[in-house]
Amino acid sequence: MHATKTPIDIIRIDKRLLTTDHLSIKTKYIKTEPIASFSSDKNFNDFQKLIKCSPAIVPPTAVSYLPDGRIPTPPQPPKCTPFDLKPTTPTIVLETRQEALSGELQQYCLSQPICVIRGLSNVLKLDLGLFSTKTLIETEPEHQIEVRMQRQQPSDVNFDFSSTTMPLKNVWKCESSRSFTTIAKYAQYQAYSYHDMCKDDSNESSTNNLTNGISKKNSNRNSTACIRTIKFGTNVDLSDEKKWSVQLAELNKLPLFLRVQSTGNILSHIGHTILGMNSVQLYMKVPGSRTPGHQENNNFCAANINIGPGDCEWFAVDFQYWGVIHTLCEKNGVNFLVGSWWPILEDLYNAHVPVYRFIQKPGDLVFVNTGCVHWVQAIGWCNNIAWNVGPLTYTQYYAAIERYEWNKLNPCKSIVPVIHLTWNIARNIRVNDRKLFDLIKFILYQSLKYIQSLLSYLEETFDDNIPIRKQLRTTNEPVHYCITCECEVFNILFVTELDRKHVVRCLDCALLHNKQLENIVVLYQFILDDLKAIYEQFQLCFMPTSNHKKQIEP
Ligand SMILES: O=C(O)CCC(=O)C(=O)O
Ligand SMILES: [Fe+2]
Ligand SMILES: [Zn+2]
Repeated sequence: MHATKTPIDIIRIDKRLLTTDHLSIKTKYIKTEPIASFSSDKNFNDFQKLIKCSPAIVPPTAVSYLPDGRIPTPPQPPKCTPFDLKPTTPTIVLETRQEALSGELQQYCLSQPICVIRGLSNVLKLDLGLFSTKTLIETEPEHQIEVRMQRQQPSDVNFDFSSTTMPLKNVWKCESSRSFTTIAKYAQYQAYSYHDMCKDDSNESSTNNLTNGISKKNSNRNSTACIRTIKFGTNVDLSDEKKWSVQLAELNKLPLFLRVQSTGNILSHIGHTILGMNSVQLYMKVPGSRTPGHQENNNFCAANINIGPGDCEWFAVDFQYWGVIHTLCEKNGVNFLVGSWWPILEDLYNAHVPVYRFIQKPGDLVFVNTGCVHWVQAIGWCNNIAWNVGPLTYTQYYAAIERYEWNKLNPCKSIVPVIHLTWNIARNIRVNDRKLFDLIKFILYQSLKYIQSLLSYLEETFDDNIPIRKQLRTTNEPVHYCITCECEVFNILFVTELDRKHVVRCLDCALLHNKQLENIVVLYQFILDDLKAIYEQFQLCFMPTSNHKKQIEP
């Protein structure tokens, strides 16, 4: 195992670790749309008129995909102070398979900020042993695993180990360093650590230590003598359907709304793999392994199963308080979106933020609803599997596009390419919810308008001097992001060569790079008339349930 030499300040994005270098990207100016310019009744002719009269000699301003000229801002906390700052975590105990597959379970999960589903693995007869360390080493011993070095400490503190003054101070900022190893090597470490810690704690008679390992000795706040450095094995990619066929097939026993892939899951319409989002990721843990505070990428929901044998402890805060946590992060010198932080519970309670705190036992599935802020620590030795899901609801879609816009302003890469996704949704799905339909149609409208004004600008300004070449998207082709500002570049790509590789930019960054767009090739990936046809054909569906257009005939 190779640990990086100097610890780097780790920030979390897309379940990956990046250094703070990525924060140097400039914020861009985004034009919002007033309420009058969009309604779902707007027909295609209106659209053509609107585009025709727009001037084309200045580059079009990047559009906002939030309707009514709304500017994304962190929400104010609810007006009335919550009466319970330590609410009981919503928990469902399933007893039958029917209960697991019922619509009520989905409705319940979507009505709570976070919930624990207990008994799911039992009633569905899920073989979680397929994700045990033993099976993992038998299946893919050489598979890569990312390792984070952390300090083992009780879950309600986060000491600043960089300080030399005693006693150590409790802080928000988490530091860890990253390296890589293999499943086999981490498994060996997990087993050794189990024996080591059991030996260390052998004077303590707690039977819990067999699977749950934070020792009493270690949780003594005033003593740092026995603070261990531990390794957390994270982000193991289980997306390869050949390597992990048995494991992935097992997860198809889950109810549709929890499946990694299903037509009702927005993330299944992206058309390519986004690691850890529409594919499964595995975490391998020893006691004290920490996943710092975060919301899921673009506020999507998440499903997480503890494989065991030990427990995990979760902390979670409702979506509506993310603004308060955002402010507390800033006060504590950490970036809410991409920083690595472990909230001081007292700070949250003082700010009247209710915190769910609960234990996830082996076999429990935790459902993290849209935008719920959460942080997790292993109590024992265990593995977890996790992925994201996107229910096709207005709340989920709005939260995703709002975070997409917030990311542009901050700036931070949106791991979910929401514009590309929206075009696919319009192609594949029938929507019967008026609010959701309006939102999707608005996004398509803004996208189409931007493409049209961009093309007309290129035509007016550069005439025939800029080649615009057709390069249609291939199946499974990943979405393109601007190399400079990291925003999603949909359809019109500005391509240059950098170190013998082709790199893509958005129009704004391409113009900053070279005002005359010299040595830039412009590619388009979709035929404008095809996009217009999709826009036109996407209509509100009046059927009782939204279903997939391309039903497979029996
Ligand atoms: O198991 C873990 O530590 C990851 C938890 C998490 O953030 C998730 O599943 O969304
Ligand atoms: Fe998470
Ligand atoms: Zn850019």
